[in-house]
Amino acid sequence: MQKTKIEKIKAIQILDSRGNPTIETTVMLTCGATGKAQVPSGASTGKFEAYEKRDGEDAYLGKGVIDACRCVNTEINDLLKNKNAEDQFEIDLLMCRHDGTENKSRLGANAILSVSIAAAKAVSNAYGIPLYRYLGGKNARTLPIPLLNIINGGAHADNGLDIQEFMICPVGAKSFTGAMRMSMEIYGNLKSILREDELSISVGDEGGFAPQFQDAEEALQYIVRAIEFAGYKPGKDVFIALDIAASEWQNNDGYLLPKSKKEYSTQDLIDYYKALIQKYPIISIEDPLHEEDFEGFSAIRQQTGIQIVGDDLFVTNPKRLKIGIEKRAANAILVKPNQIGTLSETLTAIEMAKSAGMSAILSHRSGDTPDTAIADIAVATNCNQIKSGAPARGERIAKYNRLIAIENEIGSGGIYGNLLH
Ligand code: 2PG
Ligand code: MG
Repeated sequence: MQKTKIEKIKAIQILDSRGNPTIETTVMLTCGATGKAQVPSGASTGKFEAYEKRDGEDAYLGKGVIDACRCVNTEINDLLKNKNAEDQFEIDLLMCRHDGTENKSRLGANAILSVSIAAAKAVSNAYGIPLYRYLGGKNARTLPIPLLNIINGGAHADNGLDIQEFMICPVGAKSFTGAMRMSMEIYGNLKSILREDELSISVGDEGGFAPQFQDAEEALQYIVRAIEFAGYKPGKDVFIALDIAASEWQNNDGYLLPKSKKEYSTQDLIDYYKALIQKYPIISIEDPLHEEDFEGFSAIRQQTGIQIVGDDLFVTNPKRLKIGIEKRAANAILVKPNQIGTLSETLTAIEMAKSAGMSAILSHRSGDTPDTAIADIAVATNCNQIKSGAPARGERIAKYNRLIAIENEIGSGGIYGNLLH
């Protein structure tokens, strides 16, 4: 009997970290092994993302995923029963074909992704090997540099900050565990100085603090102080990474910042970033411009020389990434499996990016769950970075804790990631 044949697939509706419904799917194999996956959900979603299927009725404020669960329990279950879960590309392709739409809108990318990842986990359980080892083989040994979002703004927080994420990037650590120690100390120091200055220590969706700062520069100054107070050197041990999420600012031909109401042209915005990079140890900027401006991304990459990350620009979609590679629009891609909807396409996007000399950064969503698949995918593909929010809150640290566990498991064979750009 084939060990990894699919016996049954079962989806249920659960809640994510924002309290919104999401899907949890279990894939059961004939050998008795099972794999379970929970799907995250974004707030600042790109318009080219695969379709997230929601019921849109009164129940659960329109956000129910009962119908997406039904698709898994009926159509997808019938489609994949008796198929070999090891044939990841085959089962993903079958689901895409059966869906029949470009953006997975009939069955829902959330439904399809839950099955895709649960199938991989079921196989790794069937063989009694960890997911990163099953997906990445013997060469899987790079622990990614974490990008930790310690100040939240934009669509993730109810404060006046227009920039969505202010992250620390502990490049000077010797190991992933060491990076988490540095991050915890910086996060703890930031909390103390905010409290001393009578600023709020309440947190946003991704576990970072969300006080009422005057502007982005004040946030950056606090981060630099927190790094120094923790005993590290900004610009040497620890850098800063930003996610602007600029698609949220797009307005006619230019940009209107939703909170401060400031207006910028594309060139003004690029100049603003350049001024910030001059003053602060910023090493990476994600989505500095809106999701259709490949040319603008390319200009900013050339003019700044830092890591420029495409999130809404690429939406983990190999087709959009291909355009980006041709136009040399970015030197890194943010990888969110639920933007594209299958594990296979996620792995393809990572492979494409890496062979074009780009970095791949595995990423959580602002609405997330304790699922840790992205941590295993990062190690499996030797990605050099991961972002999973602050070093706080259960659904965020689940991924970081998984990486600490993997680092312990791999032992001296492990390598802590390097920034390419
Ligand atoms: C992002 C993500 C994750 P969201 O923009 O990179 O931090 O946010 O999940 O809301 O799209
Ligand atoms: Mg982003």
